This record gives sequence, C-alpha cells and structure tokens, in this order.
Amino acid sequence: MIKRTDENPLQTVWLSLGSNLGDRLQNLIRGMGILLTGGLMFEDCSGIYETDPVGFLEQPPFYNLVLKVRTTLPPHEILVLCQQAEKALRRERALRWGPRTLDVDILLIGDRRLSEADLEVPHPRMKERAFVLGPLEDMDPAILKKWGFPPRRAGIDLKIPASDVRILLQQNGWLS
Ligand code: A4P
Ligand code: MG
Repeated sequence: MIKRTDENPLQTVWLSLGSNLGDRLQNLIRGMGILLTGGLMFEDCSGIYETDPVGFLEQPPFYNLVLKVRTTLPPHEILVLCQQAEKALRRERALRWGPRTLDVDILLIGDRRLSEADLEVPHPRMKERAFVLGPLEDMDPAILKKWGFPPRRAGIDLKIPASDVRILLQQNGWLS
C-alpha cells in the first residue's frame, strides 16, 4: 500500500481502465476499489462502454471507462498504484496490446507534461482512441478542447451508465 505524501500538491488525475478477459465489469469495479483505497480520491467516472479492440484486433471486445480522481501522490507513485491494481487482478502481459483482465493507463495529471522512459503524460495514444475520448467527452467536453483532442466515438457502445457505476462502487464499499 502506498502512503500519501502530503508535500505534493493536490492534482486532478484522469485514468483509463480497460478489461477484456473474465468478468469484465467485476474487474473494473475491483480495479477502481484498489485505486480508491490506495491514495486516489473519487471525483467522477464515466459510464462503461463496450469497445472494439484497438491495436491487436484478434481479441474479445473490451469494457472501458474513464475515472477522474484527486491525489497528492506524485506521478510515479500513481503509476506504481496502477500497476498494483493490474497485478491484483492477475494480469498477464503475454502480448503488447493483447487481452488483459485489467489495464490502467494514466491519461492526464493536472496540466503536466511528462516524457520519461516509463511514464508519458498525456498518454501518447489517447488522442487516437475512441474508448478514451468518448468517455472523456461525456464527463468534460472542455478538457478535449483544452488539450486539442478530437472527439471520437467510432466502435464504442455505452453498456452501463455512470450513475449505475457509482451505485456499484457504493455497493462494494468504495464510495460513501
Ligand atoms: N507507460 C508510459 N506512459 C504511461 C502512462 N501514461 N500510463 C509505460 C501507464 N503506463 C505508461 O504498459 C507498458 C508501459 O507503459 C508501462 O510499463 C509503463 O511504464 P503496459 O500496461 O505494461 O503494457 P500494455 O498496456 O500492453 O501496452 P501499452 O503500450 O500501455 O498499451 P495501451 O496503449 O495501454 O493499449 N482496445 C480497446 N478497445 N480498449 C483498451 O482498453 N487497450 C490496449 C492497450 C490496446 N487496445 C485496446 C485497449
Ligand atoms: Mg497500458
């Protein structure tokens, strides 16, 4: 478990979660639970979209959502926490862009730009991905404009509205 380091400023962080193996809904809810108990404070979430696979196409459709949180964790601790959530869901990385029980990507951290070997923010591929841009547009259309991302919705289909995702988080004790 990562401890909060209060010397860092409170920042808004946008994350993308995806799953296309096993119980996809349960994987996303459990993944969010790990993130929300590990130092990220819930702000908002999108609905869950079923989405066509991007990159490696011969794999099952994904469930995807975007999660908005606030945190004082520095960027690399956020990355470690995301990787802990993936590990907890026993994600196996056999294939780049291949099937996974849980993938957690950092999309945006406040207004920051990072270009490091292990962490690039904004996420380098987010501007091409309807499974990120659609949910982001639902939550905050102004953020797409601010970063110059085009709205995209091809191949994504809303399955579970955001209000139901919140209820599931509450039922699992991750949200009060
Ligand atoms: N890394 C660098 N920047 C970041 C960042 N902003 N957030 C590094 C998270 N990680 C970042 O990722 C590889 C390395 O990226 C990490 O070690 C980290 O240091 P990974 O999660 O280990 O591997 P991956 O996810 O297989 O590769 P990659 O390149 O992250 O793939 P993507 O871009 O995440 O794409 N189709 C649909 N419909 N829905 C999906 O969710 N996801 C992918 C994965 C492909 N196709 C998809 C979906
Ligand atoms: Mg990834």
